Amino acid sequence: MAILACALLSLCCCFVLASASHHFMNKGTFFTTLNVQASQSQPYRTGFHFQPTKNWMNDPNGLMFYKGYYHLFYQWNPYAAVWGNITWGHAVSTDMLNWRILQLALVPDQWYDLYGCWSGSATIIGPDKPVLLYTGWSNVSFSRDNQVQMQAMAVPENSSDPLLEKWRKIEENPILVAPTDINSTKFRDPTEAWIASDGKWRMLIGAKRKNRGLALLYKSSDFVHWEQAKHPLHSVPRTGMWECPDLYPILVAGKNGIETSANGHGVMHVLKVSLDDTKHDYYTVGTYVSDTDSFLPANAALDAGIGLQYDYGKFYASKTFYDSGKGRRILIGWVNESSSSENDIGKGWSSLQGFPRQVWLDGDTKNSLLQWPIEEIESLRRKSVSLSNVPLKAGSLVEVRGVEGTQLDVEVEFDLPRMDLAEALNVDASNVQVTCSNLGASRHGALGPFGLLVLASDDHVEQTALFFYIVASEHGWKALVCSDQSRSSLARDLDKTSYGSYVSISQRETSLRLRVLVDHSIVESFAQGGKVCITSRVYPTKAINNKAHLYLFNNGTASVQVRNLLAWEMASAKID
Ligand code: DQQ
Repeated sequence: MAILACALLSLCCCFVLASASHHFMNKGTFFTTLNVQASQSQPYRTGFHFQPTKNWMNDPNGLMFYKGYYHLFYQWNPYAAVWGNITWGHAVSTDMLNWRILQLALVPDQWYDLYGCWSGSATIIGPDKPVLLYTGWSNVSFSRDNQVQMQAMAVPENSSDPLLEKWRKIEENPILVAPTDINSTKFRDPTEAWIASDGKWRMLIGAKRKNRGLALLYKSSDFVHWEQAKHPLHSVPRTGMWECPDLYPILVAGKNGIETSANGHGVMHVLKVSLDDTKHDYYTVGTYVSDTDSFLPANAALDAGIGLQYDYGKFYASKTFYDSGKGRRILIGWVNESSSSENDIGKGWSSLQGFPRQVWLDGDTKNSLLQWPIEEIESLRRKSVSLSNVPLKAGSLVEVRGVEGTQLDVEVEFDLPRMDLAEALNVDASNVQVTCSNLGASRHGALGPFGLLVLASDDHVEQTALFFYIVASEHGWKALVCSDQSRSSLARDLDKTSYGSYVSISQRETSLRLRVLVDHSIVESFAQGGKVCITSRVYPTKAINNKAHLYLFNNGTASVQVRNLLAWEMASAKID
């Protein structure tokens, strides 16, 4: 019935397009060189990343751990491999590796969500009481605007079912419409709610006023009736629309996570915002004072939307949740394609969810995070190879033999080379991506580039390079961390932008570390224990299946030494 309703809706609503563009668009001539049709093999589908069996997916929604199951909801188009007709897909897992896809949780079937059930969150408001808050997108014109975003709520039909298969929208919906000073097309993506010091619920909604990004704050005693707080919890000028905000507590010491309402001594807070204008997820660490409903970043220069990114590649609209089973906080983000919509239609699907990461506060800085793939991934490790003390002279290219293929987990550690040889280069923190593009993996600098080539064809014409490049700047040594996709595929109709960031190298550091997860068309890099993360999408045409190779390289003029390398071939997880 729900599917039928959705099909009818899609017929009349397929012409409706949202303001946000969700895809890399071709500029100029279109070269169909990927040549992947749905009927042909699928070299770019992944082995251990979550993806539905077909069609378009975007943001992760409503993440939670409930009665022994991890729940992942996601924005999904049941009819096409492009954005539109948005429903909430639903999958469950006991390990966040193997997923079982259930029936759709929310479909557009009410006047207030006629055009789509947009992003939102889950809150477990009491024992056996999970609820979903989401944004309904409709054209019902009871306000001054034609198209409006409203907030709505759904509850499980049967909360003793650990799979939470069926959801019911409550009669009081919509529970919130945009305040009069906010454009009603800029009012979306409710967060998980938390309890403040007055015992009342709080939640945030993303918005913008002029070009200022806002996290509007709402309060409620019963979770159904919400009242707007006097001030937004936080806002930053010139950051544009804030989509999918996320606010959560983090312990000052240690790796454990804490429940979303926790606050007090030894606790700081992270505010994350997804910038609609640039499609990057920015976070800031600070203090949330619930008595005054205020949030103060620890370092104003690293405020939300202008400082740190979770990931310097492709990673957006992410969300965290507290995993009460293992006492940790987990982050999952949407990883879009870097191919054209035409190619996605050809292959019949679009987008992945990034591999789940555990997040905790970086004890070195106290104002940034560390992110690391969840430990469950280790159960997929199979054949391995281990190397130590491998010298890499200038110009070296060394194949790592013993592991091959397109599903790998690689950890490599380089001894710090002679730092007095580092070139002087002042790194513009806001523009490392450009520096990485200009440097490229094939440049010959002094201390770098050196690192890994993954998904490389045997003639090296296809390769994705993950590398370090050490420079001396005014404020000490820095290692640029770059992901160079410029040679990742012979196909031309792709976004091959290089990505990058940097880590500062302190006096007590003796090595540079890089972990890379490779899974057919996604490469996720974690530098220096998770201080910098970069996700990229690549579409090799030759380095596919068992024809992909792994190399160590050093294109710098000074020697470097691999202290250790460990690499595993990875088994596939099960998604059904
Ligand atoms: N995607 C959803 C919106 C959200 C955006 C629509 C972020 O709710 O703002 O699919 O990618």
